[in-house]
Amino acid sequence: MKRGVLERFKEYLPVTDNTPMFSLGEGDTPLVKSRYIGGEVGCEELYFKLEGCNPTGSFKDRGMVVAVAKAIEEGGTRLVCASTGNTSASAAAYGAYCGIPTTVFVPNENVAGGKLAQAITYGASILRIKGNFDAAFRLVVELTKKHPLVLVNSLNPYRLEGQKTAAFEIIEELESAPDYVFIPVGNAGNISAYWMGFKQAHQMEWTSSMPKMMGFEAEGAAAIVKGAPIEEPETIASGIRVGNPANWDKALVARDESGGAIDSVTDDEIMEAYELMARREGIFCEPASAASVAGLLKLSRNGLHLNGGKAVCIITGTGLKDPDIAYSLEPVAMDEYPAKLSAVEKALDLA
Ligand code: AN7
Repeated sequence: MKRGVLERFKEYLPVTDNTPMFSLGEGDTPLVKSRYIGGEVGCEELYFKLEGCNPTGSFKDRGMVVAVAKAIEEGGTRLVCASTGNTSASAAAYGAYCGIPTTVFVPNENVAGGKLAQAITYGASILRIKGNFDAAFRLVVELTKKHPLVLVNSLNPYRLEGQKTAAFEIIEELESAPDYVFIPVGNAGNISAYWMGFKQAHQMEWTSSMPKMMGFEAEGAAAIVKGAPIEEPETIASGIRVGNPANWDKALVARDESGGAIDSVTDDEIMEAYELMARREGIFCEPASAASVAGLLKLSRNGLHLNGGKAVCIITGTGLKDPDIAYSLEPVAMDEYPAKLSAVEKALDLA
């Protein structure tokens, strides 16, 4: 049985004797070796960390299990978050498991169908805010300052504590840190959490080296790259449609301390990577996750050499979250046939 993030990493997390220990099966996600893209970018050891294999289909579960456990320990009785979708799905699931009422604030547009379906089915209260993620986020921050509600967005330090464990798993599996980590950036919590994890692992001497953190925003939502918040962020990658990242400062620290970069990728580059991941790697990821791969492809085209190095792309969420995007690809033939051998033989040129 999987031990889960709390049990497996308790010595490295703010877990006390009073922290309830539970798990929905988060963590221990696969690190899969690239079959195609690695060769294209001249990197023999390129891996994909499949965070879509977490219980609600995204990396958020690693942080949520710690945030919810600490909320219970500290006497919290109601969870709230703002979300582009994945945080709300995760909060709703752990809230349901622990029997804690959960309220999620989502933008009234641009939330992927699968994510909303999760929040509905797990039984969260859902407030659709007339505005974008940033407006919903400002609102919950204000609300939680005034009322005794537990904020489970990545401003909650326990979220980052939990999410850092993915860095531990990567080091464990590769037996050292990779040279590069490519990762999507939305509210910038995850890049900050990974860097925290790599630094802690380095201090504990699990690795003698640390990776360069390569973060990628969507071009229409690239506040950090542009150096100013974006009022109306736009991108097909709804998960990272964030105009004013809450963990901006921490992301800059991750970039600068690691000697990495934060750059942007266009929606076309994201969609190219999304399709390549599915068709050449067998990995169905959501567009926000494809931003990491799009970033790798972009930097490689611009002359970044990964020869002899090890790189990991963080695949933050599963493609099943957002089937509408799959349907938006170049249509494939899906004709109907009678349920007859002769008819399908003819269709397959086997007659
Ligand atoms: C698939 O769910 O912000 O930079 O509210 O869903 O830590 O925000 C999700 C973000 C990357 C960006 N990949 O991570 C939310 C939310 C996927 C995501 C990110 C998100 P952060």
